[in-house]
Amino acid sequence: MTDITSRTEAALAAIAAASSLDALEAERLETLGKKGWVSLELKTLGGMSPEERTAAAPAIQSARARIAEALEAKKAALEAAALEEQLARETVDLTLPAVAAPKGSVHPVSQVMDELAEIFADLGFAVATGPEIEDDWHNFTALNMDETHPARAMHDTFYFPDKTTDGKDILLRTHTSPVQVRAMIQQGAPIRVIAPGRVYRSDSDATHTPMFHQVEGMVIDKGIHLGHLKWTLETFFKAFFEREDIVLRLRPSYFPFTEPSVEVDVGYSNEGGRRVVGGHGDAPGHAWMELGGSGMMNPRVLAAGGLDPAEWQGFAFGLGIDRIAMLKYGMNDLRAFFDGDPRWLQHYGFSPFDQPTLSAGVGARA
Ligand code: FA5
Repeated sequence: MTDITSRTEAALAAIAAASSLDALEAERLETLGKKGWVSLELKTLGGMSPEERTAAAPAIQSARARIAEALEAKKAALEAAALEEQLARETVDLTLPAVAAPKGSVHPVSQVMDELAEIFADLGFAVATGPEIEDDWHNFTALNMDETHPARAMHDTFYFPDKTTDGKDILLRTHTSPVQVRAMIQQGAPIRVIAPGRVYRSDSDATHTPMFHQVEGMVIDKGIHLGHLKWTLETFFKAFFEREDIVLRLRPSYFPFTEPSVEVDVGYSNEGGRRVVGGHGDAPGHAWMELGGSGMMNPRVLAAGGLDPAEWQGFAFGLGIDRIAMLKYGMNDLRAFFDGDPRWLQHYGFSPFDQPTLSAGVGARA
């Protein structure tokens, strides 16, 4: 009995004095481990008579409980101290440069938007903007598509369940053309603007995605005719693709907001699986690719924008930015544009220092 009491006191003193988790573990093995003296004492209970056991058990059980409790408390204290010590020792210097992190890059769509703005600024165009969440009047009605117009169905529109306070449907704009109307109302005429931005349609395959980008262009002045439109697009594409052999085909088409309307195709050839712009689309080994729609502004649209169609004429165009980016920089699947895969961005992205300027070349890569 006294033996157990004194050995217990000695063990508790050793636990209290343990200065490391290793020393504490050694003490645990010495006492409660399989071959520790407390465990061995507990085993002897099995061979005792019931009377002996009743007499001996409480001292051993109490020794085991006191030692176990002391071990646990000391372990918690030593662990807390070790953590404190580690926190005091380790520091993170947030001002150090992130050497190993991959570098960010400018998405080709952003780069192409900057290129567009640069080229059109040189031709005297300002940049206009409008909301991506549009109302039905700006997106359709003011563009000569009233509620029953069949062209509305072609746009695969995403509608919101709500309506504006004056009862108009709310939708994600299906093209950048509503900016024509907003710009006319805000700025009047004469006017020369481009409006690059996101548009949305419920549509998806290798050359169509539910969100894509268009750039709208609009010129309103006196005596504007289709020749001005053709020259503007040709001049733009020559500067954008940085080649003189750009051949455009204006194909008669229909848009409710332009009259006459023409679709704009560009000639290209296939070189090593890559589409290369240039040459006549009907020449051997060449084909045409549609880049956008355009035409002379319908008098009804000028009137919806608050202008007198007897006084003003205009042309407008809408080009798919993603399509012209694919053609210029050689990607073949539009869906990869919006996957956010860092490897794709590393490959096709641009350095932030690679600012497009007409003097240095709008397509220059660093
Ligand atoms: C329009 O959106 C008209 N607003 C263009 C216009 C403007 C005509 C001004 C006349 C005057 P369209 O639906 O054809 O037209 O789209 C124009 C271009 O956007 C297409 O030629 C194509 O390059 C691109 N485009 C259309 N749908 C998608 C899509 N789902 N994904 C990627 N690009 C698309």
